[in-house]
Amino acid sequence: MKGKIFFLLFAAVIALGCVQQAGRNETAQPNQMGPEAQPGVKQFSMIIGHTFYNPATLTVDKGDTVVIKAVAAPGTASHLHGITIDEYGVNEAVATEDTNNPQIIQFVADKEGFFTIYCKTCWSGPYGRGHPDIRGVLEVKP
Ligand SMILES: [Cu+2]
Repeated sequence: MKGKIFFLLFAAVIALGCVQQAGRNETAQPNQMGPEAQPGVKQFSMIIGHTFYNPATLTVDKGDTVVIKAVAAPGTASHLHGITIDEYGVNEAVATEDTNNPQIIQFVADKEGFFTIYCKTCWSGPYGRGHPDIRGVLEVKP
């Protein structure tokens, strides 16, 4: 009986550890849990603030369709921060803060390598030319 309790405790500790591990994974992995998840499609929910992208790193495989569901951080929509990836022809201001109705940015990742994600839509705004602090990376694996 005592052994059984110890085993249950042990299992609970292991399970808790896994949950914490999952919670720590803030970047890199697409959130594909929704009903729209399908093979070859990588979806990311991204928040754009005055000084950050969250997540800041998007990792996909070459050939994937990348879907970024972007919203401006609370109180920042009027600044029209955006998402620009020159090599993929992406350059969109994101003015919505509504996480239930995000702005969809979609493209096919047909070039491999590392690509800078930056804010060009308010290029000469009060946060500095090209927002040196708002930087992200798109990694397209071969
Ligand atoms: Cu900006």
